Amino acid sequence: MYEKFRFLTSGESHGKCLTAIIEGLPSGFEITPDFINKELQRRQGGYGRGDRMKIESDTVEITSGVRFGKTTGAPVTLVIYNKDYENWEKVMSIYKEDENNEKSFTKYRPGHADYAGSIKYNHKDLRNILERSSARKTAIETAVGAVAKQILEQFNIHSYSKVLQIGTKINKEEFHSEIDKAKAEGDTLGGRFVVVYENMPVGLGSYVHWDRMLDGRIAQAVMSIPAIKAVEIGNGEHACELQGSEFHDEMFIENDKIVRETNNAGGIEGGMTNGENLEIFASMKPIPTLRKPLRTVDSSDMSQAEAHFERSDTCAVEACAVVAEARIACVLLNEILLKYGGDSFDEIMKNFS
Ligand code: EPS
Repeated sequence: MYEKFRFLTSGESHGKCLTAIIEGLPSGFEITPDFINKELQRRQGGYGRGDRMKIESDTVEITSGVRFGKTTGAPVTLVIYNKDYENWEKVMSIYKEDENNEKSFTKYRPGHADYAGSIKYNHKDLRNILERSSARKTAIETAVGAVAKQILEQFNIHSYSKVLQIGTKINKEEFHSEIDKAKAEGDTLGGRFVVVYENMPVGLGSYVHWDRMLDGRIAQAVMSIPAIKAVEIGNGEHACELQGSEFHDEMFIENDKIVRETNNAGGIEGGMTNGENLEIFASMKPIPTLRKPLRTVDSSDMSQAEAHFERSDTCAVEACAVVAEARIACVLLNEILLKYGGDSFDEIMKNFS
């Protein structure tokens, strides 16, 4: 992979905090906690979230790489403290002497990382897997994406997202009642959303090498969000059903500019942005932690059992769309930095214009 904007995150769902270190940011770009916090708030919202969201009010602390509101060129560190940690301090202790079984569990949740994770890392207590595989980590990923988003806005690139489907329902009026129904039944629901990025410059990505194709990079970034099972670019899912004359977006001249009347390509042709809006669709599976437990196996004695239940969301599709916006922002900023080069705002903006 070809990276200029890199980041690493750490932290457990009920640990002390979530942390990210971002490397590769040029100097002179405006970064504000306010901007990041608004994105964190968006991620916490949406109908169908669980009780954890009543405990947390995610806010970021920037502890390096920014001075007087602007990046210095040094790595930027972000921290989000988990308010719920005070209820888990002993369970999540790093000290041997605090070892207890109070919140350990052994019954795999089908659909979650529990089973494969426990075999891979040789853990008997499945909490060791739950804590890091939890979608809680998308809070810090959203914060990193918000940094990228705020910089993209300085290039006049803006995004939004929309939930298109909850379960089988595509009529927005029915979303809440569908979620209420699932909640009453102790069940969960997935859905489908779209992320749109507007005002894209032409030529981000590349047709030259497989790992620089922008559609591939975006698909990876969105597919790796917990619970995402399908990613579609433009009219991707139906591309196979249409004829060439129906699918491809014809080009016309209007006021000396090339314009299109359709955007089946979703803004990407040949692995590169073509100047049209980027349109990325994704399908999220239902969250695998169910109050009405699924049938499973207890790893302690290999007996038939009912899956572990722990507080969870009924539906988090709206939040997931915000996370996807953030993930895509990281991919796009990386491409901007690769294409327009430079170590400072002035240098990059000169190349950009
Ligand atoms: C989440 C925090 C988690 C879950 C949810 C998302 O907190 P807790 O486990 O304390 O309730 O609410 O994660 C999952 C549903 C999951 O399966 O991992 C968050 O901050 O978004």
